Amino acid sequence: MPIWNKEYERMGRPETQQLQLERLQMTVNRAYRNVPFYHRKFEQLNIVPEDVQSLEDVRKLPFTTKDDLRDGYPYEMFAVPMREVVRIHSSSGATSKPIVVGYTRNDLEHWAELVARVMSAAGVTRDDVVQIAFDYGLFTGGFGMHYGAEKLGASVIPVSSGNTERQIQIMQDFRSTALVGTPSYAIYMISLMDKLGIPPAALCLRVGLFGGEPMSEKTRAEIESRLGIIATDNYGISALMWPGIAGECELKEGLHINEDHFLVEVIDPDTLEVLPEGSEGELVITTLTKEGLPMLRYRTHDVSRITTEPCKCGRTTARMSPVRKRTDDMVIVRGVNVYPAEIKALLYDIEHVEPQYQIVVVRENGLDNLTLLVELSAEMISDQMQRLVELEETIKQRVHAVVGLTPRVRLVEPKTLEHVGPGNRILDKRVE
Ligand code: DLL
Repeated sequence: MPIWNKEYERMGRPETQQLQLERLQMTVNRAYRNVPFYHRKFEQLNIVPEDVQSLEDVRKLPFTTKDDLRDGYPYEMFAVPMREVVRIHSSSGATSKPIVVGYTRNDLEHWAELVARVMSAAGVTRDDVVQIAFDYGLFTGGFGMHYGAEKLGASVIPVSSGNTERQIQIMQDFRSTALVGTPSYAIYMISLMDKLGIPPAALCLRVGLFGGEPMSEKTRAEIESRLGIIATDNYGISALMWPGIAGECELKEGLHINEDHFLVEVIDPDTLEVLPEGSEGELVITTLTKEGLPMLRYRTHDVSRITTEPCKCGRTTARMSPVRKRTDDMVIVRGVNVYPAEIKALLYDIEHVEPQYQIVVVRENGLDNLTLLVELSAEMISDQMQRLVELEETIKQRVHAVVGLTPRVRLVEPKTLEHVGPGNRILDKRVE
């Protein structure tokens, strides 16, 4: 099994930690000196960059949240002048204030290197024909995978997402050997292939890199058996790096973390204390080399556990367990992050709608669909049909504008959703 960068992926623990400390100190300096947000935070905490003398000292640093990034819209969190920014991406989900990420030339080089590593770990080589079914655009999935695959020397087909029939045709005709996309998109492809009567034997696929959303073992098994491939899980956060933070090797025993570029802690989400190795908790990630948008202790809300046991594949990097749970109530539907709080806020804004609602997510023919149940107020019930139809349309349009998905909307009678509270605001029927 080839290892893309033996020097870094097989580094001893003391060397890794020394490198992490040096890079952490550099990052802290960069953030403190160039990002007013961090400067203020350091002053509030009464700390200076020189207080970071060991890796444990990372615990003295402030956390960064998604809201901090949104508040800095668009460029306030950048640590370099725009002259040094060579690429700009923006987070998925069209909230009123998305997260904007700037990359320097070095950032892009590192990104390609790290994606080459995770691809290589999955078994992709320069002999592969890699079909990338992630969106190319503001969202980082397509471009991120693309440059990594090119760096590896594979033949890259930048199909992007959508037009699935054509996607399948290309996979057959171009003899793609590697598929890259979300697990739910792979499931959808499989169901469409069934409908079109295309057997897996008609394809040349042998490996797939999936990510962007949780992939249950059941889903993985289905993708692997139906497409006849090895399917690896790949993790990242677009505000930090997606893809490229961590990915599974062919053994699929945890996701190898690119520790020379990211320092990952596991904390108790309630006490915010760092937990010992092996404990399950929330991942908190600090970037170690990012120049454009350095990030200190980013709270991911993703639940995982970490081991530093070397893997049988020969890599010595720490591994995280697949993310299948969150500490908040965000769900990912068709690659879009849906936050109930966002839905609630937009419903408040629409006249005549009681913000009593429930989000129902189902998978039909391999495709995820979101239905929004919304309770009507008493006076609306007696209203004209036409107004109800308009209201439905308004909700659809608002959700599309804010969240980036068009839901099905079902207006229901007052008091129908009385039983719905924080515990069951989302009914995720995809859960296996
Ligand atoms: O947009 C991730 C993405 C990539 C989505 C590709 C769709 C397609 P963010 O919007 O920053 O980045 O969302 C990051 O996605 O905190 C996890 O909850 C989730 N996530 C990403 N990869 C995985 C994975 C994109 N392999 C959030 N397993 C993260 C489980 C994942 N969850």
